[in-house]
Amino acid sequence: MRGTLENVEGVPMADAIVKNWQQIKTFEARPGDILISTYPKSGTTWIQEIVDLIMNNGDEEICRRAPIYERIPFIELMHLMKPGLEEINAMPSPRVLKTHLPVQLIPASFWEHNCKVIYVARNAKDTVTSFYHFDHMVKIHPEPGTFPQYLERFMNGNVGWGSWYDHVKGFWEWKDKRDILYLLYEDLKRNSLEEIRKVMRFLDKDLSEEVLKKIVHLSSFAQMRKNPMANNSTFPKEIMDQTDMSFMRKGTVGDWKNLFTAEQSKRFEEHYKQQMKNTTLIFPSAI
Ligand code: PPS
Repeated sequence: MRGTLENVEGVPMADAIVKNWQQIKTFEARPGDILISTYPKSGTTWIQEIVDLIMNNGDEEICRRAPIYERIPFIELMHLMKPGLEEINAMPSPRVLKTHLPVQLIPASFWEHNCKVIYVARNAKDTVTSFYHFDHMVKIHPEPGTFPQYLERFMNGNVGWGSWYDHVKGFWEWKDKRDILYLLYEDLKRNSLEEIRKVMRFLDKDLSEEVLKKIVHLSSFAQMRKNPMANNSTFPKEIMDQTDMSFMRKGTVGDWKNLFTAEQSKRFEEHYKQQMKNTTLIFPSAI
């Protein structure tokens, strides 16, 4: 059984999520909550693990206390899986929470309490590549179809959580008006230590160089992939079925080259230029 996409205030989202929209929209953030915010497939799980490790001073054992989706609950899925609203409300502060909502749909209470937001963006071509594979597993989304069909949908913003272009530009525009740390997946990959240091400072933590290096190691793709508490392997099957593919797929920059044809790449780039012409947000060009 596959879900469908419905519109929430103009943004396509899984009907399973739309059903609970009122509860999501009125979610009560608390002062001190930290929100991890991303477009899907942009390095959410990676930054979740990094933030949990920083908050717990690099303590590996504490960070293995529960699967990543329990340590850092996903707001949009709180009615579909544990932790639900009751468990989230029972979590001690400071809570760390996850969302894929675009900036204009973030529950107002996060802004009212000046919560810190960590945003990670990933280049569009790798994001759609990862999302295409992911949507084969995600039961609350429609079947992805062929890659050419999926690419059209992505370019038109007709995928779960809507337009990548609007999402990355939206947070980019808000980043200086709110307490938002804006990171790029590609930077995290190229220079993990420096980017993790940025996150540490943003969270007002002061960890030794040794602990920071340990966090770089523990949050690397190879380590997270074999860590059952970080690799989402126990994620509820009714939502994400990993029988034929695993969540921790490749974790690289430039994997789009294995999927796009030269023609698709050219057409995508032309469309991209149009969509991104009025923003100062620039992704590393050598991808
Ligand atoms: S989700 O479902 O939207 O929350 O997915 P998200 O976690 O944002 O993105 C999943 C992709 O991130 C890759 N990943 C990593 N890359 C590098 N380092 C680490 N540690 C890491 N952990 C997860 C994961 O493999 C997905 O990318 P692809 O390209 O599909 O491999």
